[in-house]
Amino acid sequence: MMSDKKKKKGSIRKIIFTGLDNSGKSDFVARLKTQNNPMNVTPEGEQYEVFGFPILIWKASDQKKLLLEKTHFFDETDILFYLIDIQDETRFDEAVDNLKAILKILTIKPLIMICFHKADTDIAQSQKVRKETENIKEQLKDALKPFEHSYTLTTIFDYTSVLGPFVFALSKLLPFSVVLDSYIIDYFDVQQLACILVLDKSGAIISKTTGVDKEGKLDLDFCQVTGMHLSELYELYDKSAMPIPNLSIKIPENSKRNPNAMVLFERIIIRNKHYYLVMLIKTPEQFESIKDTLPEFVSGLSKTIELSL
Ligand SMILES: Nc1nc2c(ncn2[C@@H]2O[C@H](COP(=O)(O)OP(=O)(O)OP(=O)(O)O)[C@@H](O)[C@H]2O)c(=O)[nH]1
Ligand SMILES: [Mg+2]
Repeated sequence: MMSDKKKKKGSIRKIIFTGLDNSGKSDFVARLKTQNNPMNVTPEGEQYEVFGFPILIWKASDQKKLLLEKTHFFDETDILFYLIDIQDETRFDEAVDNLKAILKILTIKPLIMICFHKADTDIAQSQKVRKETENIKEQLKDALKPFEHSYTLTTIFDYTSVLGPFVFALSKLLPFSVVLDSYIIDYFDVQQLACILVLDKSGAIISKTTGVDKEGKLDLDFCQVTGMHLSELYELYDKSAMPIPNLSIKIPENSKRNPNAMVLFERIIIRNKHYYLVMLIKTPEQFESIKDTLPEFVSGLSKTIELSL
């Protein structure tokens, strides 16, 4: 049963990204987005929308000003990301003090996501980073006690490392289907696709996104039946240890419906469970434009599903 904490997308009113200057906030948020929404800069910070959720970036270094002005800046905040530049040890103390100061003035209790950021792949597993993060956690332990919180290592050079904590935080507050659909709809809109469908091994629909008109309904049925057949084929070839052919379909030019369209099919394995992604693309030009972005979309999709298992 859905817990009473879990609500609709619109119930996330504010997600704040904060941390010292140069901690990587702008890059982090930019990495999450697939579309370049117009950025709105207000005295309160930079406003964005990511997967349809409202984001505010705010430099923690401005906190003295904020405290003096006693604004209601944090009111209605549901999730607070705090970035600590793990490569700048000269500012660890400052970063810790800033977070403590913020926690002190909070009258509400948002979910706190602490990101040890710039943990690039070559240093993330190092002894040095492990020691430093343990040390910082120890220093923040008491201040964070009243809050639900989580720590992660993040780097803009690994998409799933930034997407992961974002999806994780959303999943704490929203039903999983809302989070997954939001992620998929964003890509659907940007790439102007006709249909995106995720099926599980039994052919059940995990997520569906398509046009709202009659045409959209036809596209959806078409993708579902096509996806179920392709997934059977795929598993059969796989089981028989035969090389798996490319299972994408090109609809002929002279077809009455969707001439020149393409169906892209991918199998995704997450912790031994099989899922299938079916996408309907109406024109060859659109296929050209999604080719480059598809691998990252698929890796993000895998991460998003994985976090729900
Ligand atoms: N190595 C590394 N550098 C990063 C990463 N993320 C951001 N940076 C770099 O860190 C610097 C600061 O990044 P920004 O995103 O501008 O930081 P910010 O927190 O928005 O800074 P302000 O707007 O001044 O508050 C830039 O030179 C980025 O390229 C990362 O994951 N790894
Ligand atoms: Mg910035």
